Amino acid sequence: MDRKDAYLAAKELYDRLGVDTDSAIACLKEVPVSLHCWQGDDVKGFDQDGPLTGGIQTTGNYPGRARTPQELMQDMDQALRLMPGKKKLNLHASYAIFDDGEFVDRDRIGPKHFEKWVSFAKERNMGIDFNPTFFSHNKVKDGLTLSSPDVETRKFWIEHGRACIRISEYFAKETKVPCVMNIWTGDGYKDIPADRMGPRLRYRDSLEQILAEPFDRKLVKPCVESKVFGIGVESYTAGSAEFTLSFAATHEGCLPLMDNGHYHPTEMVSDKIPALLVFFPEIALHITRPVRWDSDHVVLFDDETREMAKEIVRSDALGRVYMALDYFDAGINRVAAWVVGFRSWQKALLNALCTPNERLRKLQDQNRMTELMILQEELKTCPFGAVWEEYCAQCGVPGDRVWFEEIVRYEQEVQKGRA
Ligand SMILES: [Mn+2]
Repeated sequence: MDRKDAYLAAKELYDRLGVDTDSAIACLKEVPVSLHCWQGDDVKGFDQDGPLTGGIQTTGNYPGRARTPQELMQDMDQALRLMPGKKKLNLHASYAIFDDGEFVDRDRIGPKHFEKWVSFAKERNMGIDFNPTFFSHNKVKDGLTLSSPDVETRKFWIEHGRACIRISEYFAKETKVPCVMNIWTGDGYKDIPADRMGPRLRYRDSLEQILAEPFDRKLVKPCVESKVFGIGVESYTAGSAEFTLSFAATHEGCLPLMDNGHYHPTEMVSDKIPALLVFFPEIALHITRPVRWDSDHVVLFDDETREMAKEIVRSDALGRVYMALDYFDAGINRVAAWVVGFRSWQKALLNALCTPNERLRKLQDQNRMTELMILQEELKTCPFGAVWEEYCAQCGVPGDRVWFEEIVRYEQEVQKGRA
């Protein structure tokens, strides 16, 4: 059976379940998902030469890592050619691009250091999201930035945050797409602290000073991202779930950002999504795959990824949830890592859009739990693959079992020559 016939057969089956697959495909084409630049170079960035700090870690040494802005953009382009759907570019401040011999520290960076990224995004019809970088830098003092007791340290990082708001507004004006600006710090302690409140009081004050920078709230969407712990930061994290959620709830226009690698392993972000949507007009997500801890493995089409997408779609919140990928694996081809993760989240969204949510809801509300379980189980073996292949074809990208040839060719032609 050819692809089109397989799709028509699947469409008929879904139609009997009350799902319109044509509408699902059309809907997904308009949903932006943010692609993180840092998968391409193991979170190294271009503004410093030191190690990755902040309690995060990339593992693996697969050859071919992008070493320059040109290589990173080239690799990202190759990845983009293999991903269906609407993309947004997600940058960290450490990816500032300086002229030869120029260096500007993070408290002084400005729009001009991101002009090349703006051209890249505009040429590809993408908006840009942004992240101040509060790690991998010599001014991280004793593992602390915005919550540091050292006045000069804290001032430097507050200025960095404010500079990033100005850059975010520049991105939004240039691309005509609002910029989601996410604040995350790895501030915390390896061992048991004596003062858990002091760093948080300073963190709150720092965030307020950053957000005091004037900006258009329709153009810049500031977020605060929580975390439970980091490597070498096991005992205490200033920006815990309670801290960031409370901050967002009490500061107009500030969104909570949930990274599904930043919770205790048995906590499910899929359940937290509708809980926050009850209270917040908009929320943001970092989508990753934690294995045992926040290991940032490549996102797969697995149970929790599917559940997260379902909760967004069921809550009719595709327009209220800013979705960004956030993982980094240096153990496999990095372009393929980008592609697998992006395609997996696209699959999860399409699968959610091909779920008869109204029918399932009715079964729940009528307490017909036997039928609900059976239908939810049987949906798992519906011919979703045929709908996915149709979506890829309509988006002009290769289907499954074909795109990897492009990775092999690119690795031979481009990545193999890199030290
Ligand atoms: Mn994250």
